[in-house]
Amino acid sequence: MLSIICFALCITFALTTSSPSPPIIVSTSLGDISGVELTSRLGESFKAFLGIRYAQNPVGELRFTNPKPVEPWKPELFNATIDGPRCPQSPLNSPDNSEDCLRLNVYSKDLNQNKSSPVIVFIHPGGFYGSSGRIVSAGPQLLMDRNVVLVTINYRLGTLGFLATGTADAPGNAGLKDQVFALRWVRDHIHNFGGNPNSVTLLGYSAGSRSTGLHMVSPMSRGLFHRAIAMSGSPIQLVKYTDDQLNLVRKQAKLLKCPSDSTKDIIKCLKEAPFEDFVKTFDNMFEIGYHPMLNWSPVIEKDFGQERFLTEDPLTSFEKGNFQKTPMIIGRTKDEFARIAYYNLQNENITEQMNKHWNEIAPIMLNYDRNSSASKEISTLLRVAYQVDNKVIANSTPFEPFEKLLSDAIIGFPVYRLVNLLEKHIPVYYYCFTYKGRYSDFKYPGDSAYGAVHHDDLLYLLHIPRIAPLFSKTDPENKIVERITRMWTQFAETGNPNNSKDEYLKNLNWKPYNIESENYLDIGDELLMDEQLFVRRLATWEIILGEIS
Ligand SMILES: *[C@@H]1O[C@H](CO)[C@@H](O)[C@H](O)[C@H]1NC(C)=O
Ligand SMILES: *[C@@H]1O[C@H](CO)[C@@H](O)[C@H](O)[C@H]1NC(C)=O
Ligand SMILES: *[C@@H]1O[C@H](CO)[C@@H](O)[C@H](O)[C@H]1NC(C)=O
Ligand SMILES: *[C@@H]1O[C@H](CO)[C@@H](O)[C@H](O)[C@H]1NC(C)=O
Ligand SMILES: CC(=O)N[C@H]1CO[C@H](CO)[C@@H](O)[C@@H]1O
Repeated sequence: MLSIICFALCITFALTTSSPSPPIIVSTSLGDISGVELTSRLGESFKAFLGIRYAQNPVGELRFTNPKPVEPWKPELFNATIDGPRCPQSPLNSPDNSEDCLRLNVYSKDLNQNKSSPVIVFIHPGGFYGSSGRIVSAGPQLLMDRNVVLVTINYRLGTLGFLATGTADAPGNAGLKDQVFALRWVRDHIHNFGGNPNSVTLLGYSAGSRSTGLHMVSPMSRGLFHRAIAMSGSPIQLVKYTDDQLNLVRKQAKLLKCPSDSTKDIIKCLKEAPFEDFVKTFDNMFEIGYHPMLNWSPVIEKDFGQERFLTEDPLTSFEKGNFQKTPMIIGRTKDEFARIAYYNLQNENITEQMNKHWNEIAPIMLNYDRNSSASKEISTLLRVAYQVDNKVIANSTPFEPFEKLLSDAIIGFPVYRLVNLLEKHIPVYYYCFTYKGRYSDFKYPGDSAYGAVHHDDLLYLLHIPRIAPLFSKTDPENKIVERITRMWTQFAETGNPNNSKDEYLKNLNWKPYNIESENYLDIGDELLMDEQLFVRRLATWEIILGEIS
């Protein structure tokens, strides 16, 4: 009986509160934008503006080239109440794929221009070939319990975003220049949404974290941000950056049955191909499984009169101190690529090739120079050092040694090197994420969460329905959500993640990294300072560095 009354009352209540909600409209110099009202994880209301176009649709002659600023749409209204498309990616048959994907989402609790809240710009992961900043991949509900304006962005992916012929037609880095254009949009318009254009924090994950490091050295990104958070990715690598990726260009041309000798003819043909053809041939662009993981790479651009994103090797810029000196949070998860290691070893074709041709396969998987005498020595050294079984690799082999090797090669060592390079210039807050919750991007064994793999820390900053539900206040994950969102937003506001006045952070004393003590924060069940993260493993890479330089 009681529940029937409540049922009736609740229906009435729901109807009266939801029916006459006034349209939410923000005016900008480009035109008006209409948004919607959503609810945060803990029940606060906030405004969402979805799929706002920040650059022109990069089709036709604009394909593979620098983005062009969006044209004003005044006096029309831009309808930002439903999410925009994602940049073309696998799977092919998704209705969400479209090249008109240079969009961003803005989330804000208070649109009052005088509010001037810190702004966080999220640069999504996905290896420069997948994912997006759309609400289904990067939900704002967790961060919207804090005092920030959140912006999530899309950028061109795969061949459409990174084709680099080393000529004016496709100078490269298009996807990264898209990110720069999104940051310029933030600089010019975010005050209309209650955001402070003079307090912009980049928050990058994986490929987005690699991008964050690149923005620190890019001449195009100077002055567009004030703090950087780099989660599980770094632009420092053992292979030198080149000024083109012609092998990849020719491979793509061949797959689309384009001429593959003159770059002019290749570009003409690739510009005419429907975007679906690039998605269809995606799997075949890799060499073994989905390796190299960093298949589409940023390049150092030659000067054709275009705005250039990268003008020298990032390593050189960091070594010379030629970069934008902002405070930084940077780190990794404990077991980064456990899922990828496991599935690689489950695949007979891959294990067969690893067994037969380790010296050739290892540099493809682990991202160092191929086919040199040094390369062969490195392959052997790594196999021994990480105790990846040197007789037979099979699906029955424990995957942990290979996981450690893959994780350190692609993330751990590049991050560690960057931390050590930056330490003397800026405060670098270094962390390792070890928390094991009930949800994980890797289920093992059986249906249980493996924990602390690539993406797992992101679950406590953004809502990713593919992996985890929206945590409630009574869930065991509530504490880690509160802690990470508070550290990250405290850092966004002040450049220092500590805040002894915050009930969730009162015991935190996260000191910037120091090369002597090699201190870092272990983000687990508790927040604990520790020293010398995986340094014995990483010493092998120091030896390799000494040999090749
Ligand atoms: C925006 O688009 C949606 C979906 O097409 C539509 O339902 C809504 O009425 C539009 N809103 C405005 C303000 O035009
Ligand atoms: C914002 O600040 C200005 C100048 O102090 C003031 O005139 C205006 O009323 C304020 N606007 C709001 C919405 O509070
Ligand atoms: C291994 O390669 C063969 C031949 O290319 C293919 O038919 C098979 O599906 C592959 N197996 C796996 C597990 O990828
Ligand atoms: C490796 O190098 C050797 C000698 O320089 C060369 O003959 C061979 O073609 C190269 N192999 C590959 C796969 O590039
Ligand atoms: C290492 C460090 O920066 N610790 C700081 C933590 O936060 C309090 C203020 O909230 C500072 O006083 C500490 O210096």
